[in-house]
Amino acid sequence: MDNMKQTPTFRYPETFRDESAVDDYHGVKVADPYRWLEDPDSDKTKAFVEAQNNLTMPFLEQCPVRKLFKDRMTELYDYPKYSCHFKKGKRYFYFYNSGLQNQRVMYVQDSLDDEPRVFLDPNTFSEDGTVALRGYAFTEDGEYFAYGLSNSGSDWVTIKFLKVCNQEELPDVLERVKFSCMSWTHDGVGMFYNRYPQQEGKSDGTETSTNLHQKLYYHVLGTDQSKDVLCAEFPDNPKWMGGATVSDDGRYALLSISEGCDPVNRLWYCDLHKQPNGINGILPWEKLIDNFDAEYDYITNEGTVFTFKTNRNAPKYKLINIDFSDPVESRWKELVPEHEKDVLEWVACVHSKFLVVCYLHDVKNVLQLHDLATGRLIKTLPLDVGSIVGYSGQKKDSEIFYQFTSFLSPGIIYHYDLTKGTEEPKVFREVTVKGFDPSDYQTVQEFYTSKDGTQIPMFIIHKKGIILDGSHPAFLYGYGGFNISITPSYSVSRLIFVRHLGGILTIANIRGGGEYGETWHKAGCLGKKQNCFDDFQYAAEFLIKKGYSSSQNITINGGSNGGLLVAACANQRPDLFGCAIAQVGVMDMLKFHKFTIGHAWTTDYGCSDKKEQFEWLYKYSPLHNIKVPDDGKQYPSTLLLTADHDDRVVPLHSLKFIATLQQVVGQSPKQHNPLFIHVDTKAGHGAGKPTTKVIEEVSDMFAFIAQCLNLSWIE
Ligand code: X98
Repeated sequence: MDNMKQTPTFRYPETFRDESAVDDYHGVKVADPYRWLEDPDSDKTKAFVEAQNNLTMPFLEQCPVRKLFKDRMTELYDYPKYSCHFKKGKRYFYFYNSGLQNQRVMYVQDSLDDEPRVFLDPNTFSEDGTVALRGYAFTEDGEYFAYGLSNSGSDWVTIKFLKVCNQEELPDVLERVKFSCMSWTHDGVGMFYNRYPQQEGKSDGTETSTNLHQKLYYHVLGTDQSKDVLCAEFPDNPKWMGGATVSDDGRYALLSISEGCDPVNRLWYCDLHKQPNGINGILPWEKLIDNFDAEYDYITNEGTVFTFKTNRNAPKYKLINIDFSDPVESRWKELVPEHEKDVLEWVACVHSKFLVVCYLHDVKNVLQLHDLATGRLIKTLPLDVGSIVGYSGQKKDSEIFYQFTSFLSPGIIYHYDLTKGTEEPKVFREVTVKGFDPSDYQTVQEFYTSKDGTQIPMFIIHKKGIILDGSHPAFLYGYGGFNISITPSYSVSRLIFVRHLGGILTIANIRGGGEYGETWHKAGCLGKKQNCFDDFQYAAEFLIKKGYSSSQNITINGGSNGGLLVAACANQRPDLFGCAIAQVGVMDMLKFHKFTIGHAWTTDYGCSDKKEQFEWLYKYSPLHNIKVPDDGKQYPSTLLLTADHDDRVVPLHSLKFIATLQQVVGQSPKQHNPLFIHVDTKAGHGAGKPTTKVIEEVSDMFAFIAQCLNLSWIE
């Protein structure tokens, strides 16, 4: 059926265009008529947001599928969600959400068989669940607990402290914290953390001001924040961010400095035992690695011999040992060499002598146990096709917990006692979702050929026994950036789409991600960013060619860098998709670096300040490539989602994009599909979003899809 004739053309709010707002990039004049939307506090911006929400919300609320979806989501999402147990000092801790609680609760147990007690319940911090836990750290003895709280989804964090034995709240409060390490010295005296200098105006996550000059501090427990010790700063390099980790043996502080999102860092260290006066000023850092050529991720150390995970001459990563007493590169030793195909994702040292090593093999995790002394493989732990999404086990522990998930399995937590050499890991907890039978569905991984011949993996999940006649609605998700791999995960809302809307769920592991290591990442960066968009468009073409779906039935979805992906693809191939949902997307590629932490993304995107890079960006920047499609075509039904406290990707990106889209495309008589935005309040980029808001958001998304693609609910 032709759904284009089903919906009326919409009347969009009239939005003022400032024709005088023009920027000059290397001699090219670029109009920026909605620049005024960059001020989140102006009455005009507030009125724009209100007018947009007043158009979008009634549309969504009258979708018949919305209530059905929300009720089913509320029913199916109401299953218990556990994290791995982890040991701190003499106690065990874990997170648990009974089902629909806004925030998961932290529990404590004296032993694994003991009754759990509530340790920290973020649900008590606000009525509406908008205060969330963001980071925590225990002292080495497990007797003190530092925890970060963030409000309304903002990246800003307030750090507070508890005495663990009685959960007594201590008076210490640390403010102006963002993108921070939290690492205690082993004497329990204090903790390293990062903070930003005071800034003009508000810092509640609704501001857009740039985050520069982050510094490293040491807070001594029981003292006022004003007395905190400045341990590292980089006045000549305002973008540098240095996070400290105290080594497993407590002897060293390791400072990992990054200047953007690339997997590269400087690695400086300080021998804390050689500080006669303790930590009382800028530490005398030894500069082990003083360039940004590669990544060095501390794993553990035995005396002066340090184990790092690195991509130095190893785009799929390897383990090396560096002896700090003889650190020249020619003396570094390879402990676990780079795998020819699989990416070494993370490594943890446990039971003093083992390394738990997690690989990514064709977008599925593989978990192994290696010998710390030699690097030798001891065993591969049995694992289904899916992802490891949780791990616990410290060097001093003799047991590990790990959590497995996949598209059809909400989670299995395994417990492995390493003192019992002959034993296998045991299922510690397995969760099932009532009313949803995984055996009715199947997951396949296909490899399709992209524009330049590259093979791209894609997961496809659907009901068993469907006929591939092109009639099914498909939900195509992608990210494609920042070395981030999209591995199998359990999503109730997407499974409801499959179960009740007859949908096919597809995840394309496009370039720019980390699925095949740094080479795969770099193949979707800078001047090669178009590869990400080509890969995504070829995923849609593949779904059509194989009879999974048809262009008018395909919804593309992504968030953040994936929001950019969705918008760029809608601009480039409006005819290829029926619906496009871009969440918290980066839309103004000429200006992203000016707001909050945007400057850190120039590693993937480049920066319009440089002429060559401006040319790359101007070619695909969603905001600058909106035009009325050629003959007979129209834009897919489009829904942008953003939120007032998103200080990661500030909402102005989505506001300027929708204003332009409605003005340029929305007024065309052939544009019947809606072009909407919803701006949420007391919400941010996504982390810590309360369950009530998660349910509202997915209900909006899938109601929009159902309405625009004319899908009926299947009981
Ligand atoms: C970020 O922007 C991550 C931001 N960020 C952090 C932390 N450290 C950073 C150090 C350097 C640069 C960025 C950093 O969050 C951090 C450290 C300790 C604890 C918590 C945080 N990211 C990109 C993003 O959000 C990709 C994913 C991470 N984007 C939005 C990219 C484009 C759209």
